[in-house]
Amino acid sequence: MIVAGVTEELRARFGKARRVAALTGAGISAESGVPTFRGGGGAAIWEWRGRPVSELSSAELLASDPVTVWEWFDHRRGLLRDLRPNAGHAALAGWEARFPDFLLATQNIDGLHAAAGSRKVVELHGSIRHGRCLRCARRVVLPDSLPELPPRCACASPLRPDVVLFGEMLPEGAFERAEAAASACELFFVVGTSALVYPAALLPRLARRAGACVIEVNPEETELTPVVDATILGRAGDVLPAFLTPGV
Ligand code: BJW
Ligand code: ZN
Repeated sequence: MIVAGVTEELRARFGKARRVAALTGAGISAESGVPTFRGGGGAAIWEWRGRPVSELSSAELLASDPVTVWEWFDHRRGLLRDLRPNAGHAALAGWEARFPDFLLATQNIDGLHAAAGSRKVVELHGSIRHGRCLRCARRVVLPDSLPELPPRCACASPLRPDVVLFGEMLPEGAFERAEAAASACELFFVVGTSALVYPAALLPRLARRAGACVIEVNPEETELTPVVDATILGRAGDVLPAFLTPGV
């Protein structure tokens, strides 16, 4: 079912649900001004210095040219500094208190869910605000301005960005937590993702297989659209708050 807004049937399901989970992607942060990776919703495909994200955010480039990879993430930390969470992030933060059982899994590394007040968040692809030591594995909060690239750990070894690049494993236990929530929920929301990157893209499919009603929120149809129960064509910041405020 493809709909243009929250229907009464979907709102009723939402009103009755107790176990809810959600997967978010870059599209939920688009209304805050964060570029998406693969376009959609009117945005362009993200490139930097003429290189695509698939190359910049890759384990291969980190191994061969760590300074360029740090410059790419430093550029993005600079963009994020002035950006704030939007109504979509705020709605999900509010749902955490509303449902006895709630988990938010995000592919985003921007920290905007936490900034909106979400606490039950699994960051599947890590965090742009942290580095990780290549020797002692310590996780370090990065200062606003980095004195050198790559920055160094207290043990003097270089740090790497604490994010999951293509070809790398997700943080230990992260997918498993999200998978458990997807398999146990009644309602699963998939918001602002092209659902092209695995294993995150498996989660809505797992939820469906386990019997959840899966609701997609995206201004465009995606690979998932034929698989889900309902696709609400719209922006996250308009659609998510409308589950609680009919008529908006
Ligand atoms: C709006 C909107 C608005 C716009 N409101 N919506 C199985 C099959 C095939 C391949 C694989 C597979 N398993 C693993 C792979 C390989 C690979 C992969 O998936 N490749 C595919 C691209 C084919 N996966 C991996 O490598 C993963 N690791 C792994 O599987 O480890 C095990 C393993 C290791 C070694 C060998 C084999 C297995 C790791 C994936 C890590 C992805 N990392 C990135 C970069 C993170 C750092 C960074 O930020 O730079 O994560 S890639 C990039 O894509 C980023 C995102 O989190 C991720 C997903 O993108 P997302 O969020 O969906 O964004 P977009 O831009 O694609 O979509 C935005 C959407 O928003 C659009 O639909 C718009 O319409 C919409 N939108 N405005 C609501 N207002
Ligand atoms: Zn160290």
